[in-house]
Amino acid sequence: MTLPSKTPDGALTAALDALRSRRRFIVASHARPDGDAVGSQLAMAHALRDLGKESLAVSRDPLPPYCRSLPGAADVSITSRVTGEFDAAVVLECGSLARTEIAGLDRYFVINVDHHIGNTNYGSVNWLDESAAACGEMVFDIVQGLCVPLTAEIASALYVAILTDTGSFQHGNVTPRTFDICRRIAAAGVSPTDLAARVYQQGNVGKLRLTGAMLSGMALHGGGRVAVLHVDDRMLRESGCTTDDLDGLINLPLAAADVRAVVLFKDFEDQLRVSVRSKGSIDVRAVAATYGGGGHRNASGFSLQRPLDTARRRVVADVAAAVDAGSM
Ligand SMILES: [Mn+2]
Repeated sequence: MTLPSKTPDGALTAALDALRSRRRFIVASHARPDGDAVGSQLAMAHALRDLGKESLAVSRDPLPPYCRSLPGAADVSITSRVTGEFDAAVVLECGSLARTEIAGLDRYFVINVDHHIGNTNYGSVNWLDESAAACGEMVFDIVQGLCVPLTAEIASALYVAILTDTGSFQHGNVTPRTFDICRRIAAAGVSPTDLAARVYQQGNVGKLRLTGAMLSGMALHGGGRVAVLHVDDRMLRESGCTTDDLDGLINLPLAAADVRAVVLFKDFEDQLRVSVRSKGSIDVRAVAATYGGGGHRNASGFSLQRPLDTARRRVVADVAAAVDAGSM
């Protein structure tokens, strides 16, 4: 049975041709990878190998803990530079080539597959679909297009990509197609229950303590509609956590009906970063863009210059303005 697919896409066809006609691939995604980055990358690497091709998955940073038990995760090479003979680099889930933070990719024929708004078309082939809930949905189309069987390895990687990038099917990017793909994934013999447990129930007590510390430090602004969270090196140290453990914590204040957006200041010695989440039509990607960052309407991020106090007031005011604009 074929899915009620989107109209055949010339760019998808070009990407499929580029993949079919080449043999040795690097498969890359963005630095500080999330579930969509890793899931898309692993599924792509498996699919290419299933076609008898060579594929080397590379990542600038270690994979998040909940991805490390996925088939093929141990084979991902952690590196900041790629060299060697490859016919193409498949770059997934990256709005710009710089997002990989991996040097040397630009020497290859680049196949750019991404769902972020504002992708810079950096590839030799560019297949962009902003309507995809996850880059994993696009990789599913590639797997189908290449006539690669949906193995358990591919299906589980794609499920983690979609599960995490939709916030467990809660975000505004979910479409009927998302469920069509997930139905096919479940039919391929992987267990959504097991995969959800792997993503959401393999944390540690330290993360619970960090959660407590962050929520007790939460401040409310913009008439109670903007929750502001803070984390720094001391809080990580005292709870026995690493930055890996921050994953997902920013979403917790959204459980309150009154909270429309969340700003998380990650105040670390080596970097000052801000993540923003929002509900519904509130556009926090536009806020991030004014600080040189990016993301999606409901999830974005950017780096800040110190001093933090001055910058913090400005960011919170900007997010509060976005909440006003999006609530009209
Ligand atoms: Mn994504």
